[in-house]
Amino acid sequence: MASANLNIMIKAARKAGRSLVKDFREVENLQVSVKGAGDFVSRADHEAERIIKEELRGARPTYGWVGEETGSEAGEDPTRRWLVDPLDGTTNFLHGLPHWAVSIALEHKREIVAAVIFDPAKDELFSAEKGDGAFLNDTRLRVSGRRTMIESIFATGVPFGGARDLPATLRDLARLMPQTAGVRRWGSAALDMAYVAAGRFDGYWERGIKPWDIAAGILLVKEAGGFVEAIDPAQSAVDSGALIAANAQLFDGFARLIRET
Ligand code: LIP
Repeated sequence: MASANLNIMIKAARKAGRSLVKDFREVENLQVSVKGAGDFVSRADHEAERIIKEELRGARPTYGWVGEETGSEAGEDPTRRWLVDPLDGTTNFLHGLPHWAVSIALEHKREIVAAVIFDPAKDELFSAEKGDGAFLNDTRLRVSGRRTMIESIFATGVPFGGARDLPATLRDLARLMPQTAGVRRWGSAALDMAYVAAGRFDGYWERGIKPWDIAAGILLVKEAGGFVEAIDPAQSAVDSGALIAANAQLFDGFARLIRET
């Protein structure tokens, strides 16, 4: 039975998703335009965040806010804040690739307690509440049961545009690729984490990631029986900007390998 907060989050994600699907159809037409879809996608991203913010802050006006497009705002309630990426997988969206999501997380006393990741293009809504399990639509999720790296596939984000984490990520790939069934770079951290929770990916890691990209995914993976830690275990997974997620059998070996960098 979803809580009132989770129902509010689902309503906001679905409303923003409807707006994004309409804009996504327009983006597909813009691919051939000289100006391209850049400014249009930025407007779509901001409109989605406006919709989510209106819904969430209308229902819970005292909660704090952290949004990718509008930044941070403290709330009267210092213990609760929303962490929102209105369009995770922006570059996919811009190029007309149907792999992007709305990601909403609720944090209470520095712990993620409710999560929604909605993929409107595939009509897949991933949700979780602390202690109540993780779900894809109405189906309960469990992480994969694979026990060896060589049969497992891992997702990640490969830095682009001169991002500083490229050397470390290339070292990760050089160590990981020979020992696995493969690596996937699908361009949405939120969906990468949701797919670990669903057992589609056996693990995920990424460096240089933002709290709003992965906050909801952290709870989904944990509630599906997986493990999530910052690459630097002294840091919090949400704020570290670099994290590892995997099923219980693979986590220690996978973490050891990534932490060798
Ligand atoms: C994206 C992440 C992805 C990462 C990209 C980008 P955005 O988030 O989901 O995993 O590799 O660099 O940060 O920018 O689409 O919200």
